[in-house]
Amino acid sequence: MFGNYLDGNIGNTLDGVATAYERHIPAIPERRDVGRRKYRTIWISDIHLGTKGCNADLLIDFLDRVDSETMYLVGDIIDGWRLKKKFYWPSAHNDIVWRILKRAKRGTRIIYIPGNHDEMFRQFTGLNFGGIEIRRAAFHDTADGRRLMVLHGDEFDAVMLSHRWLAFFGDTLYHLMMGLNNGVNAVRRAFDLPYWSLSKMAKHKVKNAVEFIGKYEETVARAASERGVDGVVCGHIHTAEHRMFDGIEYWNDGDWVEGCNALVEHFDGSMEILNWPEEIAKREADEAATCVNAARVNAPPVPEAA
Ligand SMILES: [Mn+2]
Repeated sequence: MFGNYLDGNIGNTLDGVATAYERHIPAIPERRDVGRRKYRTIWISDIHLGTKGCNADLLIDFLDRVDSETMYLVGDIIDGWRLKKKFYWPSAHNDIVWRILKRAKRGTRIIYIPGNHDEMFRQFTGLNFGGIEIRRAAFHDTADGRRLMVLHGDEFDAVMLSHRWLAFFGDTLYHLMMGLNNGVNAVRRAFDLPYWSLSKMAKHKVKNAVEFIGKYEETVARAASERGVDGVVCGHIHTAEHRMFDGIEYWNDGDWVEGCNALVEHFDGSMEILNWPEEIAKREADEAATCVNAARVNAPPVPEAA
């Protein structure tokens, strides 16, 4: 009798666990009314969940409108450095985790390569959580037969390697700057102005930053060439870019703190960097145009002058 009681209850509880995720509705419900653009591969990185800098709403909009056979999460998905200082986890950040797990469940192959901010997950390299494979790095073969090395990229950051304290100090400065960035954008939103990136502008203005980025890109490309691959995909420096170094492709998928970019591979193997704020602006302009046209079509005929 006792055994049955336990079996029944544990059985129910386990069933409950198995379906709680399925029954859960995220705070920002998934959009099912819009078509999803389908790609062969999507790379995103530097989401920094757990920080105020993360543009969760833009990323949710992105995830609800695209789909792919394979998705690479190229590091700094969750910001352990920040969370250690102050716990911050709004429901929108949970909604992103929910959406990623949901994709894995729907059959997208998801490969997660932890970065330096989520290095606590590197110890789980080789394991699989909810259909998400954790790797230290990966090789990706494109539809047209190119072989790309995929890694976060902090491995080649001179500051991260030899001056770890400076990396942490820089992180604090960056965090302050991103706080300012969010303030500026809240004001811009209030005035109906599009998203604008403070540090993107600052980076282009400061000579040292430009030099650092250039040197970093070259170092990563050289490392890829030494490994005999056709190119490399990385993140880490929050600067989406496509460059060629002596025939080696360098791709950076950007971030979801400033630029809000993703890297995608089409079914023919060609690749493209998406700028999501620009995509949203384009979509809204198209929708507005459609509305104007619909209004024209549906407008009552103008009465002829008597
Ligand atoms: Mn990083």
